[in-house]
Amino acid sequence: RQAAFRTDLSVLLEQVGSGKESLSFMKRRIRRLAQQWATAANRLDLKLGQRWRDQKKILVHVGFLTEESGDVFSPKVLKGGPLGEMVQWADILTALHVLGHNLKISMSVKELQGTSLILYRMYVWVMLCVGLTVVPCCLSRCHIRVIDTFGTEPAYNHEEYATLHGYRTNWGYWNLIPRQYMTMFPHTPDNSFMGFVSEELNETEKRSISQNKVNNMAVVYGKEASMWKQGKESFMEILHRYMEVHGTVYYETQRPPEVPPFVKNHGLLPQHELQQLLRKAKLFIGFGFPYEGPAPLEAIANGCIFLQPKFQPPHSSLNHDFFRGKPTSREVFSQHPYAEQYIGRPHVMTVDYNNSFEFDSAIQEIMKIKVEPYLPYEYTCEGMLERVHAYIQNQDFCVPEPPFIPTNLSLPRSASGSRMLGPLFVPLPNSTALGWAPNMMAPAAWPPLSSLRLLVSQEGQSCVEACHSAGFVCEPAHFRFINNKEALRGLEVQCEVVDSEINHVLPAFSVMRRECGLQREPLLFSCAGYSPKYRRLCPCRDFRPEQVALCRDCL
Ligand code: U2F
Repeated sequence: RQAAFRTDLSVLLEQVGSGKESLSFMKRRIRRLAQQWATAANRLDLKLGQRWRDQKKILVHVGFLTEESGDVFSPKVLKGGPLGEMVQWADILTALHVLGHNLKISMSVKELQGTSLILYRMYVWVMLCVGLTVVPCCLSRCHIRVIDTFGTEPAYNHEEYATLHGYRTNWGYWNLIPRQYMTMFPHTPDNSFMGFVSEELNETEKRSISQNKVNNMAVVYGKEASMWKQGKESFMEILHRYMEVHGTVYYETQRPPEVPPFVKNHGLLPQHELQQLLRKAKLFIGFGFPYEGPAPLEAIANGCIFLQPKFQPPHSSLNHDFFRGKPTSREVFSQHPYAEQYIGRPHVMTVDYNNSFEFDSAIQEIMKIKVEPYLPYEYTCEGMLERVHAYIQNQDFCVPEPPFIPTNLSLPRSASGSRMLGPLFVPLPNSTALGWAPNMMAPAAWPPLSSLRLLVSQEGQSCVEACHSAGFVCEPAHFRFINNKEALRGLEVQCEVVDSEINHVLPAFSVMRRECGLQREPLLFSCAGYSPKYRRLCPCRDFRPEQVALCRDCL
């Protein structure tokens, strides 16, 4: 069946059910954004033209809200607890509904087990934090998608490897293809970037915002009193010298003692009232926690500048409780790396809060400059629909992806005639250059092979960084095309031995020892991996502006 866009959300709202604060929060959000989703659906419909879209049967198991998981989220919805997860779930459900798929929502393990999946081929989306301890009857793993806020790197996902090499955590090790984990921000390209949406403003709203901005008004990021604890006095004092400080900190009867008396605390606000506050404010200021939430994007979309602390040394699962035990080695260099790297100045300023001079000048600058509201396309309703559409129609983890051995590999020479290795970027303009004889068919792949750019990392550099520094993004789906002797030969790497091993930094080679290694376990193809001894072969690809999940020819 062909899927047809839906703009009426009433069936979805009914399906979400009721009886819990978390569900009410999600429904309020779905209702509030209904018009934006409808407009986005119409635009994407036009953009895709007459393209056939398969209607899929999708079972969404909202694992983190089930009684069986303990549901720690629902009781804290009105008390300053995490809302980011609910924001994302509301948006995922809406996107799937709007795209016209056949949706079933399960809110308990019993319901999940009772669902007869044998009847049809089905996608299942589950939330990682409960762990899917039971794979429902007759469901093959390849249909699963896990919504996983902070991501799972390949080394942590492979059970045996994780156990043997110290990557085993309480999460992950499901032996899924890492792209089956879907994240909140594009953390590691090993996973699929799912995201969520933020409100988009029309021209009238933008105009009225710019007229009503209060230059000396700041809103603090942190709805729970504990986020205000410790060591904030010195920079708070500077901030207060210049600006009127507002907060939205949850409290029961009394003002939380952590919140200084000069702060105008509004208490936890409903989402639409927070938006109103952000429309007036000039500055949205982070205190270092929560990490990587939706609120900074909402602030920037409403014309605020987001000021956040730089982390030096970076926070990671090695040194910070919050990340400890999470299945990732990622180092976080600021409170919101996406805001820093993908948005940046003038909308985002990342400074050292311990340096009063730096902090002081940032505040002064913020009060002077004028910024427009900004929302990256990938966080608009249309951007999210486009991305989810592309995943649903193209990602298929049930068909085997055999290794591909190209023949006649020939790579273009650099200007000097030598086939130098990185940081030199080796352009592979078309599949012929990778070694497919013109009469050989390139295999069907998604992302398509036209997006592949082969690159060699520095020693100690991951493919995430190597691709990034050349203006590309690492594409794990392309590893199978470059994991072969032909690629090494084409790069003129001097190999005395070529081994095939199980190690998440492969394919790679050691210059010193003239050793080359290919990957034997496809589940361990990893963009994130690095080793000081190895230069890695990296499958990079191009990406669309403000839609990093998709390559140019991906739609
Ligand atoms: C993140 O979770 P949080 O819920 O702490 O993320 P926030 O960025 O604070 O915001 C979530 C939503 O809360 C809303 C706001 C955001 O969409 O509009 N909100 C509100 O309705 N009223 C208020 O007064 C203030 C905010 C992250 F998303 C999670 O994945 C992490 O687990 C968590 C910890 O790092 O941080």
